[in-house]
Amino acid sequence: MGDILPVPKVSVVIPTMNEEESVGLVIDEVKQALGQMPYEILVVDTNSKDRTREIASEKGAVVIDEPRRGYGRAYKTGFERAQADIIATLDADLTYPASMIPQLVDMLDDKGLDFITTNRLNMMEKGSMSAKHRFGNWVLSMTFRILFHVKVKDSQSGMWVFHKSILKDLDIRSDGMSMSEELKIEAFKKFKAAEIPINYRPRVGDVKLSSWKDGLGNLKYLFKKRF
Ligand SMILES: Nc1nc2c(ncn2[C@@H]2O[C@H](COP(=O)(O)OP(=O)(O)O)[C@@H](O)[C@H]2O)c(=O)[nH]1
Ligand SMILES: [Mg+2]
Repeated sequence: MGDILPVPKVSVVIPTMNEEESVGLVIDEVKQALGQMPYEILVVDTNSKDRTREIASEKGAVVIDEPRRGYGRAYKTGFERAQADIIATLDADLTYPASMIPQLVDMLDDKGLDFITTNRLNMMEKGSMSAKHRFGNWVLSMTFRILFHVKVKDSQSGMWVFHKSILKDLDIRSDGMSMSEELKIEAFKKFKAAEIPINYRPRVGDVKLSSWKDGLGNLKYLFKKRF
């Protein structure tokens, strides 16, 4: 008879596309942060040509294959496979503070929240976001607030901690980058949600999203969803 594995309390979902330089470091940080808490790490990979998958599974993550391109697509696939009641997300590029996950998980209970998104804009390390990205973020986040009356400062943050049970009531249609905005709009509209400040670090490895294409796509998406 095998050991009975504890049911995970948190499922950490990480989307990857050629992140061999950083994915192992991110998984190490997650493990260190969560310590004794039962958890699982799901790496949702889209056609990595480097050692991303190998490294992730060597480090103990479950690697899920999602050949269809799209940041939102990857998250939807990961969320379906998550076994825990609480889901936490972050990029595979070592920008987000995995060390904050336990605090954010506790905050769900302490403040009776269903959904937490994070704000990177006030505690960024030098070099973590270019002037172009900061400007793009400002335009997108302002449009987001005007169109949806949702008080979120950083509409593009990809670090969220939430109860998995809310997903069935959220209408998430986009498969690309705009899924990040859609999730926040839906969660703030339908559930008790908050935005919590975090620190943000420079990326390891090359960026996978195209700032102009995804930025404009996100802006178009906001208008489409609203009207
Ligand atoms: N599985 C999967 N992951 C993706 C895809 N696009 C981006 N990612 C991952 O999603 C995260 C966010 O992308 P990133 O390039 O860091 O974008 P940025 O943080 O907005 O500049 C990274 O971990 C990427 O590897 C995709 O199509 N599929
Ligand atoms: Mg990133």
